[in-house]
Amino acid sequence: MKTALITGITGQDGSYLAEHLLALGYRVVGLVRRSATPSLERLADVRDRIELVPGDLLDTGSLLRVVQEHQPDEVYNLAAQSFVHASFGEPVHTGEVTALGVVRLLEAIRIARPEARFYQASSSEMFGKVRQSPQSEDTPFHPRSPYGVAKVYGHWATVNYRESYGLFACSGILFNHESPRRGLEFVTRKISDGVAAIAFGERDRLALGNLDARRDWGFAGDYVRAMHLMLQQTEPRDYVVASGTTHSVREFCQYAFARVGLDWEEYVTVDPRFYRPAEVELLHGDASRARAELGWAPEVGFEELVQRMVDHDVGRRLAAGREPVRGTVTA
Ligand code: G4F
Repeated sequence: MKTALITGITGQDGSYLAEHLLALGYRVVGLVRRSATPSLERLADVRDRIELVPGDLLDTGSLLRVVQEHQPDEVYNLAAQSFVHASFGEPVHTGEVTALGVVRLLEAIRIARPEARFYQASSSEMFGKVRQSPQSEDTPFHPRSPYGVAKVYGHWATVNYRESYGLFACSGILFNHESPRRGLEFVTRKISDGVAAIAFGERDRLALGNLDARRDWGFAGDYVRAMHLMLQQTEPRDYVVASGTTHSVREFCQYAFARVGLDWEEYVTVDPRFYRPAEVELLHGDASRARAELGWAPEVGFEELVQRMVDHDVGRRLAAGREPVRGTVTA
């Protein structure tokens, strides 16, 4: 039985990855910050089949202890300060966790378990002000946020530990991936939950920022399969993981409101508070390498993704006994 250590296990990707690895017969160990009151909601279905251990990407000693004690075969670094907008307000903290945290973990592996295979959650946010479209593994980076800058550092640290110490270290450059488990601060879930709140009469408006931004949105459950596949190859490499399609925030709104029979233009307002000091206008990924070498392909398309998210947020309210007051939701 292989052992996988997952940082960020309480998040969207961590919970999907834990489920995927358990189904493949892995022993799953998850790192959880001791100082935080961990929200284990996303792990409800697997809580009794995983081990949660205390540790923190800010604390090298705790990482070293966990790696030493559990001797993982695979380490997935999914933990980060991952909200781009917040990174402008907390650039130093973002750098400590999202950039230097990668090196602390790599050091722990290099010292205590150099044969472990390492996955780094890199991000399409590294492409930022894109130099070419679509973006592939060969596209130069131009990050546009403290978060993006920190992810570039983590990416190159991963490459560097592979080249310097021969670690089996891979960087997955994942484009936006969403699901009903997405945090409410990210635009897709903010929209799906906002649509449901409007349909149930909890509010009348949804305030958003830049509606013209375009993203390559896929389903998180599909993307964690690619993470695992990267660590099963004979040679470590970096891979772009993306759907290959791009849509605007405005289009996401159109599809989401249409799911409950509402016209988005009647409810969405633009609030400059949600603008960013520097914006990433367009992301569009080319996942040809992942498709060819990993045999990976996404199963859930854009429209189905939007529908699943809206249906989830509508379903939560129906399950709580609430009555819809607008649109075509039927109780
Ligand atoms: O959903 P977002 O906050 O995601 P963003 O910034 O693209 O970052 C996500 O994807 C990255 C991969 O490329 C990850 F690395 C990162 O950790 C995170 O998961 O914003 C998407 C777009 C942006 O252009 C933003 O300006 O939506 C625009 N937007 C418009 N109104 C909004 C809003 N974003 C948020 N969060 N809230 C709004 O009201």
